[in-house]
Amino acid sequence: TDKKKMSLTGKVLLGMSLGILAGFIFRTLLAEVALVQEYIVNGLLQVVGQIFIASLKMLVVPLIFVSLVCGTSSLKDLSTLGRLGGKTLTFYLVTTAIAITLALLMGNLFKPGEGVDLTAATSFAAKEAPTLGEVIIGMFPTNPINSMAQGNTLQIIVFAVLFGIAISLAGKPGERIAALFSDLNDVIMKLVMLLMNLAPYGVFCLMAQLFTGLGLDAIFNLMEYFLVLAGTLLLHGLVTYSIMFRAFTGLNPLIFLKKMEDAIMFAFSTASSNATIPVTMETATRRMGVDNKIASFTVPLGATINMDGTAIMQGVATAFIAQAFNIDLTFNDYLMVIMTATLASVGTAGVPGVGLIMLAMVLNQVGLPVEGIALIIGVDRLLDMIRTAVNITGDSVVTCIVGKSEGAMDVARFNNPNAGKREE
Ligand code: DAS
Repeated sequence: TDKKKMSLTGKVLLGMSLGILAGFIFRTLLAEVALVQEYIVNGLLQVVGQIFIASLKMLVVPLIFVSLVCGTSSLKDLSTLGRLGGKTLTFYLVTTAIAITLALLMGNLFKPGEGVDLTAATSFAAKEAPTLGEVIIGMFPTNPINSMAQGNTLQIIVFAVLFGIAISLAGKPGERIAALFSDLNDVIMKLVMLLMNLAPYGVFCLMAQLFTGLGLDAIFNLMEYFLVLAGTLLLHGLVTYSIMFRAFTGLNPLIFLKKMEDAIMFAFSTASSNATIPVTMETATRRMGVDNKIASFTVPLGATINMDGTAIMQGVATAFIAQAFNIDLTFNDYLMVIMTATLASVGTAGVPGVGLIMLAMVLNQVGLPVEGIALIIGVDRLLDMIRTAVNITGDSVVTCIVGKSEGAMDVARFNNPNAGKREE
């Protein structure tokens, strides 16, 4: 019988599991064989892992620009764009507010911060995150090439949407450019799939490197915080999204979650929503059947402004730090936390560790000691990976909801379990 080729998903899952196993093996070898740290962990694993992440990031700017120009230029009238933008922003802000409210409830229900040892609460250098006004002004590029060079996602989105609108209004020249961008988009999506073949090896190295150096004692010390946060992330990711997906699309949320497997594994491995954009986009269009004119807008925008997982971390961490320092937050304080965290997620890109920068902003807003962040830094890496997976799942749920509501989702393709599956 012809051996069924293992799908890319299977290979990535295998790479992830073997990577974690290798990490624990290297961890024990570290003590005996000094060379392991030097040549394996800092050498091979670091190099291959970073090449894998770089290969994904390399595609982000061209993919966002080309697919968004392609998508916007195919919108027949501008009112569609307004409606699309309105729906997308509403769903993104509402899901983030639900996420952080859920997190604050869980944080106050389980009180993970009570009786925590404060000696580790040293100073934490909090970088200032931009205010909402700065974010809105900052969205308009003064030099689009510079925006692309810097990977400023919001500015690229604004320029691509305006450029796409101009194409749709430019008659014959516009049609020629639109055709060019459509071909470019196909080629770039082919490049995405090509580079995804690197994933099993890249994920193996990222996991092995992480688990070689992961401070497990930090997790044991903060087990309550870790479990409450991880539990809330799973609750939101599996329950809230399934209810929303079912309610607004009428489709089967289990099929959705199954088809999200690749994007979730990439987000978990890279801890970067931005680096995962190529996979989230490819999943939304090829596996979920959402039209590119929707996904090209909602996915990059979501990776930048929609971070439900991060908002959940901020909710639980705020409750944890308030409890650890025995500070009672008033109801008004909690409303400030919800508002600040929801707006903070708009202003920061989806890259590893950005959640902690936003957390400092939230703590400042309600007068909680920022040095409390030093208590939770030790376990943040693994939690960052989980919440990044929740972030991109939230982006994909809204992408499907908006796509379905605009009649721009191929339901037959969505219901076909093998649609868009990559066979080696
Ligand atoms: N790693 C961020 C992301 O890419 C999330 C975070 O830091 O909380 O979405």
